[in-house]
Amino acid sequence: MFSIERLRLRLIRLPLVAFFETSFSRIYDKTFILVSLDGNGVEGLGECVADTDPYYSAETNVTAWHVIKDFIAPLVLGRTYAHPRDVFPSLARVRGHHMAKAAVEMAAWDLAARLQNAPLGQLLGGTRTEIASGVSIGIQDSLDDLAGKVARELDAGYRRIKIKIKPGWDVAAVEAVRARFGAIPLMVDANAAYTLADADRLAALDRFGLMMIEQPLEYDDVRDHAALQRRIATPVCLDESIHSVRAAEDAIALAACRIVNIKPGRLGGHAEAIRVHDVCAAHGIPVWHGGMLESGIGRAHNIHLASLPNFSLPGDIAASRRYFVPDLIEPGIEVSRDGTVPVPTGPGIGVTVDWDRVAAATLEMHDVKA
Ligand code: SMG
Ligand code: MG
Repeated sequence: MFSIERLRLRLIRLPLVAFFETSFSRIYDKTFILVSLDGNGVEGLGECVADTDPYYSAETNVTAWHVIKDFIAPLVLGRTYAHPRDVFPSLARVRGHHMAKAAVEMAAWDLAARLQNAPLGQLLGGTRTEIASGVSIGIQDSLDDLAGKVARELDAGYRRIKIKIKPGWDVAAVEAVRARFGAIPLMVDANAAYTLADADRLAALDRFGLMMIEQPLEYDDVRDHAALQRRIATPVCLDESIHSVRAAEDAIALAACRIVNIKPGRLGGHAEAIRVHDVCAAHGIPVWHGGMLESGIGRAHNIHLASLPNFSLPGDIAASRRYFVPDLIEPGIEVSRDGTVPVPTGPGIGVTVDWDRVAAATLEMHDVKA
């Protein structure tokens, strides 16, 4: 049982160590909202994964700020919850805006775990003490640059390499990586850059034995993905399309994918992510944890969630130093030589926030009280 007495929003900007390019944009820094919830003498933290632009999802930092401040805060403030899984249903009147909801919901899980003096993973139902880590490598200026990045990440011990693709940066990029690095665990992510008319081009990737192709088609589609999956041998993994438990059930029923990427931010928080995890497990669909270039705070949340049993493939949860130097937490998230990250054992998300760094990176702050 916990109460929510104050909600604080911070808009934070951190420069990225290196630019990150997907099929829809290249970014040089990450701007996000950090949510703090106070209750029962402890503070819980959640990181909103919306971006500055509505390119990955319809939400942006500006919409999330507005929706949290004006609609979500009034629903949660002054309220006592028996369990953090009750937070998402209590926001049902607000339609959509899963990233905004997730930031608040995940802060509530952190708060509840801290109150019990338990690591978050224990509350979530996690069963692992460490998780397997993969990397997502953005579109590069040249195939040489790509090879250099892949070499570095393999050296660091990462267990799976994902490269971003788009029309014009696909077959040749994969061919170059396979030619140089052989049978490494390799996958691609298109962020919805293709249509069903490109099925032959996507089938040309079959000969490379990829672990999967992530979200090749439209961000809200399942039907065309089902048609594509019938035409290609590479397993389809859905990311953007899996925005709810129902979407996951539909995708599975239509055989639109064989693997699912779970991001709590896209689904409205940990509770919905666990439901998707469970639905997939019941249907024999493996899941892995996606990434949204989170700071160490959101990253820690992801590590705890990824400790659940059906997260059986390496996730996009890599070391802090790939993104932010310094990170907002000290020490940052580290990846061992064998490509694993230990699940923090302290209370809540179990990482130590450097509040001076948070203050220095904060562009705007807003408190809402009960
Ligand atoms: O956190 O390392 C990371 C990024 C992982 O590729 C990644 N994320 O579609 O899966 C994805 C992308 C979305 C982020 S683009 C803003
Ligand atoms: Mg993706």
